[in-house]
Amino acid sequence: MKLYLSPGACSLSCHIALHEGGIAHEIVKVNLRNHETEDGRDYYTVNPNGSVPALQIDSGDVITQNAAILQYLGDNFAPAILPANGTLARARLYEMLGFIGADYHKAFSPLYNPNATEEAKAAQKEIIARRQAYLESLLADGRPFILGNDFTVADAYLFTVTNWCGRLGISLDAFPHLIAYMERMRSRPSVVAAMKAEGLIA
Ligand SMILES: N[C@@H](CCC(=O)N[C@@H](CS)C(=O)NCC(=O)O)C(=O)O
Repeated sequence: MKLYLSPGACSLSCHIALHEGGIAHEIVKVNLRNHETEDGRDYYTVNPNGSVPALQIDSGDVITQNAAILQYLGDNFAPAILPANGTLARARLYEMLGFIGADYHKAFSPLYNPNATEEAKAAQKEIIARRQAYLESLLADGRPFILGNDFTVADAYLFTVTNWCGRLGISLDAFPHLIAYMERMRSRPSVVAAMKAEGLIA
């Protein structure tokens, strides 16, 4: 299967999940400025919405949206990183993917808008801090991963989004559990492998 990604973008979450599950794959980099793939194709022919990630499976079908791809990978190839369907744990997973995707990830988007005013960016950073306070409150009970004792696809997504704080100058100092969580995640073999393959670390 083929994962379309942009280095360091939210597509890193699916890339981490592929490595976590030991799933054979290739990656295709997409230039998000002109929506062209590295092999010169118009990316809109792959994903009409133009966003990464997109996963092309062996049948040729293309799946988009982090939450859908992460669950497809877990359900079909890596059951250890996804609670079973129909359980409360699966509902909690879906709840967390919804929070990360709709509330947390999207709170960062205006910070990447070159036309956003400094005032608008400051207001956005307050929203991000509120989301991080919620994550901190979950991690404060000492759980190693965001949903408890086991790594799930939600960790791949949460790490990816929180990792943007460094280059955006957003301090995590108020959230020591979140800092420790990020350090744990950064040393995880699947995270290291995906980040290396994207050229984010040596
Ligand atoms: N809801 C989408 C959001 C995807 C998204 O925002 N992708 C960003 C990168 S983090 C992107 O591709 N932006 C460029 C564009 O949409 O043209 C998902 O979960 O997959």
